[in-house]
Amino acid sequence: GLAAGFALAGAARAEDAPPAAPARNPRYEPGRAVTGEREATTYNNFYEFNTSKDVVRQAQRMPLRPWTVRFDGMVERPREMGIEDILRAVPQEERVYRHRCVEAWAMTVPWSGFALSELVKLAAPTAGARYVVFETAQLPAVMPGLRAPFYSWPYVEGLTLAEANNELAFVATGLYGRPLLAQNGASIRLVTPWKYGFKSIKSIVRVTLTDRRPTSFWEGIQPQEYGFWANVNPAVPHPRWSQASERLLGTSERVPTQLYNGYGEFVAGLYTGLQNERLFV
Ligand code: MTE
Ligand code: W
Repeated sequence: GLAAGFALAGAARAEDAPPAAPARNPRYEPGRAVTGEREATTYNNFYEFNTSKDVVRQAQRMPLRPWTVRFDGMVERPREMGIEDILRAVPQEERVYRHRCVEAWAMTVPWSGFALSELVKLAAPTAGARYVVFETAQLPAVMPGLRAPFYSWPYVEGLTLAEANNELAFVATGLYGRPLLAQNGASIRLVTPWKYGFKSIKSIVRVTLTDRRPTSFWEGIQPQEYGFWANVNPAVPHPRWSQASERLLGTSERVPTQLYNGYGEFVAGLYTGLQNERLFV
């Protein structure tokens, strides 16, 4: 009845709570040592806070709850969902993925979360939708980087619907078996391990379905250097540096970079017929 409904709404039941550390999916063995948790949670890129690597302290001021994601654009029904409701609606798992920043450093970390295809299902795209666009929170009171006029905030990223529904595309709400930290993109971020790290947009508050390819944040700033596709390729240098090798975070080791960051068996098929696109910028 109504009274019971009110009581339940007030008190979160333990069986409704998402698992703190979901089981690891062994399908995505990274073949590399996992990066130290300290390195992965202190060496961060998050320009809304700071353009130096010292974003950790400032990011702690970002409120992580409540956290709401808006679904809009070409969807059955525009709506907002709280992070708890999203987590209750999807099967969670842990995946250890390699991450390759365009600046030629790399890490290997255990994300917890769920397949991006699950988030697409929650958005419920209509027939003509072709792209998924993500937007980061804009919180000027706690994000001093937003005052830098050179950048066109908010941070925006996008994928084709086919990329978003690829099994590798992941949404992270946790890291190292714990809830995601602010500096790593809490409360919810994208993880696309075959693409340069800037595609893995942090602290998402909006998911828009559209039939038009979006201009992503870095593409809008410097299109010669950063494109829409941004697939990892050691043979295609950045205009200002080589992409042939990468430095493993927390070590002095350099290793060869792999095509699609080593995930070609999962994603190469997405790009057949697209050879005229700048797939690796
Ligand atoms: N998302 C937002 N909103 N702002 C950013 O500055 N940096 C990107 C990406 N997502 C960034 C972002 C870049 S360049 C990388 S390499 C990764 O986040 C870094 O993620 P990490 O700090 O968890 O390692
Ligand atoms: W990066």
